[in-house]
Amino acid sequence: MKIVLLGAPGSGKGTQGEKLVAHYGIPKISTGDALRAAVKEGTELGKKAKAAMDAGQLVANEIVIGIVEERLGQPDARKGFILDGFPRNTAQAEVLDGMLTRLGSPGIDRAVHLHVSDEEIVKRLLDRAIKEGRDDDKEDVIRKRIEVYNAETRPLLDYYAAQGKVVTLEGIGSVDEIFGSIVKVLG
Ligand code: B4P
Repeated sequence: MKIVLLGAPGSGKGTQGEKLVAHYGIPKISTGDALRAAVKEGTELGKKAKAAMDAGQLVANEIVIGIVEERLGQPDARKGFILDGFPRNTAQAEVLDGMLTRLGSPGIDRAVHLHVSDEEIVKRLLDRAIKEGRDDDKEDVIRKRIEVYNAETRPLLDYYAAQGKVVTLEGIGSVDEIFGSIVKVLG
């Protein structure tokens, strides 16, 4: 099963992705987690990514594409994967389709879109800022991330709709309720 999780920052992609890993026994590939790990370790890649992340902007395509390509090539990703935070623009989605074709698969199976209002997103991420202290969970940066999502990532709904692969679910409710609705559509 090859799944892409789509949704604004704070829509619950990371949260639901963890539960899907446990349920389906396939790995989750989170470009956000990989980038934060690189920043923490102070690698060259992390240094390049940090300024964009702190400003709420997307990190350069070549950096995130490299991360995903390397990870998708590992043996545990052969039976399926959950992509959390990638693709984030049409260029990344086209590259992903190309990578999967080279690996002998006809693209992803489903793009699951979690729909959450902007106000709820700001509330959740400010709450996370208090609990986890992430550098990009500040109100002005959160608003920028929503703007970038609307401009660059939202068009992916049309991209995957054209392939007949997108399903939109309400992302408000308890984590378990939302998980139940995802599993229902994925089967
Ligand atoms: P990400 O790490 O992907 O961050 P995110 O969009 O904020 O989503 P996340 O998965 O963390 O949050 P979730 O919705 O689970 O990206 C961070 C940055 O990395 C980007 O801004 C960009 O700079 C860079 N980046 C990453 N991928 C990239 C790419 N492909 N291309 C370029 N740049 C890239 O949860 C949010 C909060 O809501 C949590 O606190 C959670 O507890 C809470 N929550 C979840 N479900 C809930 C529910 N049902 N009810 C109430 N609260 C809930």
